[in-house]
Amino acid sequence: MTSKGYQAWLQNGFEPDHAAMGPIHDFLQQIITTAQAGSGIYQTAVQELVDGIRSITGQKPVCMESGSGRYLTLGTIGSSSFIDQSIEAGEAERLGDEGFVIRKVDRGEHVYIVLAGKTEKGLLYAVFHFLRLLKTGGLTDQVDVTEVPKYRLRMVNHWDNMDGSVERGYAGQSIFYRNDVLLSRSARVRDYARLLASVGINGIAINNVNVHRHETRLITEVYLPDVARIADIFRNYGIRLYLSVNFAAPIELGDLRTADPLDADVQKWWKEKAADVYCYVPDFGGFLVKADSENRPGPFTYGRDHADGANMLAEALKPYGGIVLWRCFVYNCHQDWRDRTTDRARAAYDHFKPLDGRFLDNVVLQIKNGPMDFQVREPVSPLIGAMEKTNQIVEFQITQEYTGQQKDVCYLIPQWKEVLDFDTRIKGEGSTVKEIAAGLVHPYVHSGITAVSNIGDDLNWTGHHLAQANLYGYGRLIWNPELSSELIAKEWALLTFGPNKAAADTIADILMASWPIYEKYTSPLGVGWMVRPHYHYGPDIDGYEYSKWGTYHFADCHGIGVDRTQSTGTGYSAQYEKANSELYENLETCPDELLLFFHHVPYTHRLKSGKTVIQHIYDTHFEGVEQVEQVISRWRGLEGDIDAERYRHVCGRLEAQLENAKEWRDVINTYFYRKSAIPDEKNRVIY
Ligand code: GCV
Repeated sequence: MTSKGYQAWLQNGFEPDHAAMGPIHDFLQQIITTAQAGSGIYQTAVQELVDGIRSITGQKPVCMESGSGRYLTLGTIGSSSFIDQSIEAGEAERLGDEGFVIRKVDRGEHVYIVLAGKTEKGLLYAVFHFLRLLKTGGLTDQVDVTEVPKYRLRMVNHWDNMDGSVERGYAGQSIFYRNDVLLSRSARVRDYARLLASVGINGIAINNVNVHRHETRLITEVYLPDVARIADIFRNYGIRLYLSVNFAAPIELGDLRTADPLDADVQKWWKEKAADVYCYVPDFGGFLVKADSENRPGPFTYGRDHADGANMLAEALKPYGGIVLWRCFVYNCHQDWRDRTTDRARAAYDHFKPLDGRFLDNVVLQIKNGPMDFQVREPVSPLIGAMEKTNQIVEFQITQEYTGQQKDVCYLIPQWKEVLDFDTRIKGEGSTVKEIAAGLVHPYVHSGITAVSNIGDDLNWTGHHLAQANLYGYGRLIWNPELSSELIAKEWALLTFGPNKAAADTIADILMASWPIYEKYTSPLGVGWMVRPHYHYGPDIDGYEYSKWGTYHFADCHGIGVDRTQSTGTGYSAQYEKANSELYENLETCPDELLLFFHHVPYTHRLKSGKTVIQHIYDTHFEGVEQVEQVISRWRGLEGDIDAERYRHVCGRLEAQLENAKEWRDVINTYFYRKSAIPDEKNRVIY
């Protein structure tokens, strides 16, 4: 497939910036390979380097086992004296299993750039990084780069079903399944593996956490041969495969009458299933589990708790080095809206914190970044870092369920950076989410970051072309969370649309403005929701207000917001460490953007900005629409600077976004005007 959208940030026929590439050009004609040519990942690395260079220079480099003059060489440390001479003492240890160096070495007759890792995975990442630097003008002929990823687990989760549908998918059908068949020979799977590996992703769960009837059988011999073929594809790109499993599988597959985790037959059943899976996929990553959540089965049915459930699966995987990713998105989804004491935001902490110390060391609790559900604005989940003796992984959502569904542009890297930079203070200052997820605050055996992917079988992968930036940026950010959102945006724009710096700057500006704009025209001040039930796109302010889901705003004629304080509310604020708990508890110190998440206030309450809540609502909603109009005019300025196909496609999406923004503006402003009877100070049109 040759579409530019399909090639995403790995464009073929890339028009290089010759001036920027100048000093490197001489090195690109010859590649010296090392004697490890048997392994899949090494082959992938060489192939990617050859193809990448050809796509930039138009000439295929020659691969040889020895040479002289100027050249590139790639290999693992220990595989050639040329490589080893470029590595400093102790460097291999510092690189670990996935780090790499890219370094120029000058030895008279031999002047070469070495791409090396301690492992072949490191080497593959070196190749992708080298090509990225080459394409973005980031290489000098004194190149000396060392990179080590911050996180060990860097995963994506797919909410794909075997009928081909994708839960919360906004870019077509699944690339993995169609009509209950696995597409295990599809070229798309390999192309997806390339995209993921190019930004350092090393794990993938390929089926929905809501495991239905057919998917329950993915761990049986009916489907394992196909699962194994998919695992082979990902393995060559350094990515381990995981499967979501159904906790009630022993019953649903008709083998047992219970799924009680303390039942000896159930334990034996899972051990046998694990053995089957490892027979087909020897490096299988492990099981991802949604249990006792949103009507999924789990250990509660048998009077057991999450530790009992997770440990039972962990025992089964342990002999093979597998892990259990056990999700903490557990809450009462049959709540009575009249009951103001039950608070969904409290649920994950209340369920899991008391279990600290009970989980085996190959269990990893998977915690959504916020306590509710990937809203445009939420505080950080207080469970992150709260369990000292239990491994954790943070879960983000790349797919834009509540952030515009890849119809509206919403670049999420700044949101994730705020989460990563949040200081939980769990072990004093500096206990940021960033450090916790790296296992540097508590000595977790397994930790890292995962996220729900945003791709489907649309030709451009993500529906909206600009939504590709979220997948790209996710990988780059969780490799190195110190990268700025702007840098990632610019890098992505250059790689995706070509080396026109002015165009890339404009695209990056549009991306950078997009999350604040989206927040402005949707639900205000951290209160969240107000979306159309189930569908989650477009405004429906009371859509979830009298429902069972625990997602309320409590707006009446006096005020709005959820009182989650310890003194008068649900007590959620007390789940944070003292400094943060006090910050949120206190109306004076609670940050404006989270005010309505923590407090119920009158419409006349004055924000730190000096505006009243009601005026803030009106102003932000008018501004949000105006800013979408500005984005459209900036995008229109790119006509002729980028290819017509993608230019036009994004124009169409932006026009649709404008309609959505207007709808939100008018519905929200009218609703709150009618509730409060307070007019807009600026007298604008409200219905
Ligand atoms: C996969 C939200 C989404 C569901 C999703 C769930 C989860 O409720 O709307 O589609 O289910 O989160 O994360 O398990």
